[in-house]
Amino acid sequence: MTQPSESARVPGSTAALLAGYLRAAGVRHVFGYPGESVIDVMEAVTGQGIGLVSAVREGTAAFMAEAAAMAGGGPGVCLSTLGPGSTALLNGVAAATLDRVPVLAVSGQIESSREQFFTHQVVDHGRMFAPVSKLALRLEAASADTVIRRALRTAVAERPGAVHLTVTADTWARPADGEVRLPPLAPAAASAEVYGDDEPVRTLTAARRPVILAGIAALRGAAGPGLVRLAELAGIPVVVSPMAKGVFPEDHPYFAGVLDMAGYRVVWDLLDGADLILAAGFDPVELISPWPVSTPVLHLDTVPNTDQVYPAAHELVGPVGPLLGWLSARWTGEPRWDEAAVAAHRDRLRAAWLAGRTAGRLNPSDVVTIARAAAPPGTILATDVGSHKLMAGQAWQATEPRSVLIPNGLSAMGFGVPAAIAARLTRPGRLVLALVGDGGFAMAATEMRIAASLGLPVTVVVFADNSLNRIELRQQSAGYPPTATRMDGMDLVALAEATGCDGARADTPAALEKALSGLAARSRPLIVEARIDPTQYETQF
Ligand SMILES: Cc1ncc(C[n+]2csc(CCOP(=O)(O)OP(=O)(O)O)c2C)c(N)n1
Ligand SMILES: [Mg+2]
Repeated sequence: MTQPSESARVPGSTAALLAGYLRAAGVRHVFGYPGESVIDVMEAVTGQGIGLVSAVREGTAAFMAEAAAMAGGGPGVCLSTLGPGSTALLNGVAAATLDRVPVLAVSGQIESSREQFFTHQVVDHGRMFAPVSKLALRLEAASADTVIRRALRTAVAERPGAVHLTVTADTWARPADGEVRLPPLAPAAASAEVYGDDEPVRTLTAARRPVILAGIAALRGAAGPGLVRLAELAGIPVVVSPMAKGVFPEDHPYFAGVLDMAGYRVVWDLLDGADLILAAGFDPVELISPWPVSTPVLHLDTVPNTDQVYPAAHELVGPVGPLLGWLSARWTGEPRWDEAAVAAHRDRLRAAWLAGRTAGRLNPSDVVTIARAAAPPGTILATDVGSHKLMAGQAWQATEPRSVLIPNGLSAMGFGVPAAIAARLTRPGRLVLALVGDGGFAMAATEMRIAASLGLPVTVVVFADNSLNRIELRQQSAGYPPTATRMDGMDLVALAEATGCDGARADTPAALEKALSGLAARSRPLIVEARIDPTQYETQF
């Protein structure tokens, strides 16, 4: 094999070209795990001043890349070697694709001379990544320039997702023609197309009780101001999807809750009672059950209504913010809802997610409200997947776009801890907090060593219920025993110590408040074992 130290220095190599493109695209970190087939590109990347963050395994490296893109807006990048490295990367690549987050995933491969017949550690990356990515290509020296541009442009184009590149080990050092010519990496064009035999504006104006359902395309397109303007002008309550949290300020008088999270029935009741749903960038990948209402829908999105989860007679296709602006500019009626009616709805929703608490215990909703109160403005929240996510998704008040990182497309456990690490690296001035279940934490707990090594003061609050609660509840309602869903607890204070973090344990609200005091002044990562009573979830889900 070529000596890495020499090939990395070869100007004009394929590795150098890729690294140059990444730098030009504003990529500040590549998250990966080493292997022989990628040592050349690791050198080329660091030679460009890009940080190479080695996670504990490839699966979490991919989550880090996804979270970096969620928090920062630009494409995230992850790297693995061939065979076991690439198979481990697969889950995170699928997560980025279903969460609609732009990620460039790169895997080394055996030398091209052996690729077609050798079996040790060789899997066909093209076939493996195709179903879980937008595009899976081979990077070859002769076409590297075009292929890198195509990969980056495809990853960020609507709907965004992961693109995978496979690179045989001997390719990295090969000379690649071309210089860095970065394509536009904006999510959407500025033009709009309008389909429908009726005037969408008339449809909206004819509605007496319209509700806006804002989703991730609204977040990606920075459509927050457009949502606020239309909500205020036309008096329309705004429900947001979980991954869009923060696109519409949750302390706004027209905020109407988060879809499919705790208290979900109250939110669906609002949509059911509406006479029009304006779906603004709502992506059905976030629906956890079939669309349950027959309310007419006006579809407004960057892509046509190809999912057809709901029928829509009209489609407004284009950038979400400008299309909302187009509707606002044509609005003529009186506000449809008054603020008091929306406030009454929010009170019902709050009562719903608070329901089922046990006095004198540390309830799941207490953990979220205490953490929210302890977190200064500007804090970035990452969650994992499970009952705690459904609670945090509703009870955590978000006021800023890209301040809440929730995996809700693939909904893969093990996301919260690596996401918190990547968020802190991507936005170093922000305080970062993760709310994770004990099952998901166990999947990624050793990444806390990385947080400690990098000196990242992230705080991870673990909902310790000794249960894969979300599944245990399903078993309960099916009349099954908790087969394989109960687990022994872990001493997380000892684990914190072993990984170079601070640790605390809390089983009362007061103890949790104490454990989370002074977050802004922290310089070390903190793991809090929040010993909750999960009974409240039974009322909720
Ligand atoms: C990688 C992965 N495996 C399995 C699941 C299915 N699943 C969804 S929620 C859940 C339980 C999560 O348990 P925990 O992390 O303790 O969170 P809790 O529900 O207890 O809050 C499981 C197993 C999943 N979403 N992702
Ligand atoms: Mg649990």
